[in-house]
Amino acid sequence: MKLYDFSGAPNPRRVKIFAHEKEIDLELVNCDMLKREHKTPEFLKKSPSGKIPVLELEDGRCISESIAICRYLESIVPEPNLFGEDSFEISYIESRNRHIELELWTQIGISWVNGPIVGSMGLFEQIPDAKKASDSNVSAYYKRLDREFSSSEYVAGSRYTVADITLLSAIDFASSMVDLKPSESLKNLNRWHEQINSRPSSKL
Ligand SMILES: N[C@@H](CCC(=O)N[C@@H](CS)C(=O)NCC(=O)O)C(=O)O
Repeated sequence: MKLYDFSGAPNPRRVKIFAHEKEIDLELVNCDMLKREHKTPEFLKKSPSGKIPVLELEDGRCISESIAICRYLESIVPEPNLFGEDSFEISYIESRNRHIELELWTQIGISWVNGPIVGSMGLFEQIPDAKKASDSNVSAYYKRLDREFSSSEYVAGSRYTVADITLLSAIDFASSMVDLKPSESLKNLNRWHEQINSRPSSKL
């Protein structure tokens, strides 16, 4: 199976970490975002939204969206389970993952597109007030996570799941590319990050 990837892109990283945890080998195909290869008519046939990651199966069928790809991988290699075992756990992990995608990733995304790196590409009109608001929302969300990690070892309870992968990729991207590293004073959040970061898959 091929994974369309671009070095440093946080969403393909989620899938690479997930596959590593499952010991699934994926053939990485470089989709050069700087050359806008993700927007070519040929690539849009694989991914109608023009985004990576995309998983291409041996027969040419394609799956986009990180979570959809991870679900496919979980269904072909069920262990270790990363999406939940019973009805409650499956739903709980989903809800935690959605909180992070909808409440944190989106805000990091606004800060990213309105920040200096994307600004220097001249692709979008910059809206400084939007960045100011999203920076502040990210900071508030980090504080919420810090409170949650005072009573929860992982994002969705007492074991490592796909929701930890979603959060790790978000925070690492925010820290390295958007200048939104969690403050050292957030001890519980930093404890969680150190713990997850020590897993071999996190080196990807
Ligand atoms: N919800 C999608 C987000 C994918 C996404 O935004 N990928 C970025 C790279 S990390 C991308 O392709 N951006 C290009 C664009 O938005 O045009 C997922 O989970 O896979």
